[in-house]
Amino acid sequence: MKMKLYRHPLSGHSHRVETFLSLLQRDYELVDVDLMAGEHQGERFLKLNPFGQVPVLVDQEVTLSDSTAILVYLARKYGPEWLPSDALAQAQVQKWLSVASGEVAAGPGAARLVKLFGAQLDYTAALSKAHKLLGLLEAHLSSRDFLASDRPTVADVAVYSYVALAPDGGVSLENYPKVRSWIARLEALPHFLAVRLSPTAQA
Ligand SMILES: N[C@@H](CCC(=O)N[C@@H](CS)C(=O)NCC(=O)O)C(=O)O
Repeated sequence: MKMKLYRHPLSGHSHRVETFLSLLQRDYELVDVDLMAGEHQGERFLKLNPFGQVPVLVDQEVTLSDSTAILVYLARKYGPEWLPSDALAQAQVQKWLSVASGEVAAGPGAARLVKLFGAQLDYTAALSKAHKLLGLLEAHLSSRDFLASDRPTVADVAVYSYVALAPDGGVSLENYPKVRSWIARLEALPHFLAVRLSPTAQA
């Protein structure tokens, strides 16, 4: 049976999982959840994820929420080369998964929520967090091609979506050439699904 990915087409968290399923060349079905209409707060969806958030993956008897948890599950089960098992290497990947859930969501992710969806969040704080993160990424990527290893891992997949979508939130990537090269390197991987910026974004 095909895996099912419950997602919203504009959700960067969902995009992480969708691009990874594509990288792994797994067969999957997309199920759109209408966040604008509140479908994620309905009884049916809350049974899948009591937190009321996309993405959710259903793989036969497994129902799993949280984008980074899903990436770990998929890597362990279908693509172990994307998640090293050596103690330190796995911890390095985990560090970036935490950054994806923390700084990436609170910086470029939040700025985009304000600009695209009118979320009532502190835009100035989100901008400042986004640029702090981009500065750290720029320095980190000055001496390496990928975030956690000498090859791409789920860390890159998790951090990519909202960083590449940063211009949607009014966060320019112009001053971050290493970050832009890293984005291009990931987008050049076979079967990688690049994000699509909204027509109003200013790169
Ligand atoms: N930690 C979660 C966050 C997921 C998340 O924030 N999803 C958003 C869409 S991008 C959502 O479903 N928001 C609806 C809500 O929180 O009410 C993950 O990594 O999957």
